[in-house]
Amino acid sequence: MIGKLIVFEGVEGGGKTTQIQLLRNWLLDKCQLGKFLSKSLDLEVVVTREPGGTKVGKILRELLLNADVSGEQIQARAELLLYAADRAHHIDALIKPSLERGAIVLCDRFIDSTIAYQGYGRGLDLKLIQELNHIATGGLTSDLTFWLDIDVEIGLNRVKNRGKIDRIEQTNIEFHQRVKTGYEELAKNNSLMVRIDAHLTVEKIQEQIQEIMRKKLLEW
Ligand code: T5A
Repeated sequence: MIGKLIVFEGVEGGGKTTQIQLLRNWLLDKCQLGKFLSKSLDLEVVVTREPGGTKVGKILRELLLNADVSGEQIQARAELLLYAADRAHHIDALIKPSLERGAIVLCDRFIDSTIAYQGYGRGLDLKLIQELNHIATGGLTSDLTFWLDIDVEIGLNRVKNRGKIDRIEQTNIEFHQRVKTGYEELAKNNSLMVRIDAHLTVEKIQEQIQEIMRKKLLEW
């Protein structure tokens, strides 16, 4: 099997991080895989995220989400370029080498986040974002994207109940609604984007993800 890039997307609090960890454990459980592939697999699973999947990315993540820039807003175009910089480095330093080794890469957010947040959310030009995404990725796209679709207020409440919220989570509800619209539009044109109802329990969601993964692993 050659490496595969599997992305998790959605508005805040949809449960991406939770589901990625569960899927990682399931993928690494060779007994589970053996049940339907009837052969033993030596799988490498890499879990990563944007922003912040690399050492450089962690610094950019801190700047984007938590840096104290009170009295000064990070401007929308600058924000766009910082996410693109994180992605360009992430692809070359971590994602591409992992895929070349044959790993399954589980990535928390990717190019669709930029379209949804900076495009639909901030209102930046979608064509420009697509060009920039292409520059940052060198044309690499995901093999499968799970879109954890949740009501914006429910998702934000989950995040707030967890504790401190970051700069983007603090943005007004209308912004987050536009981001959700962005994902709805993206899903219409991408057959590799699978919508999952993220209001369900953690266990139910994981069951659905595993079911899709079983089919995909056989296909790949
Ligand atoms: N961004 C990112 C851009 O604007 N442009 C870009 O190009 C990119 C790449 C990243 C931020 O950057 C923005 C988007 C984001 O605002 P982040 O911290 O990585 O910041 O934010 P998120 O990706 O949203 O991660 P979160 O951790 O906030 O949310 P998750 O991962 O979706 O959710 P998770 O698993 O951490 O769960 C949140 C809470 O809900 C509970 C969990 O226990 C946890 O407390 N939960 C559930 N509760 C009930 N039922 C379920 N099914 C649940 N699943 C999880």
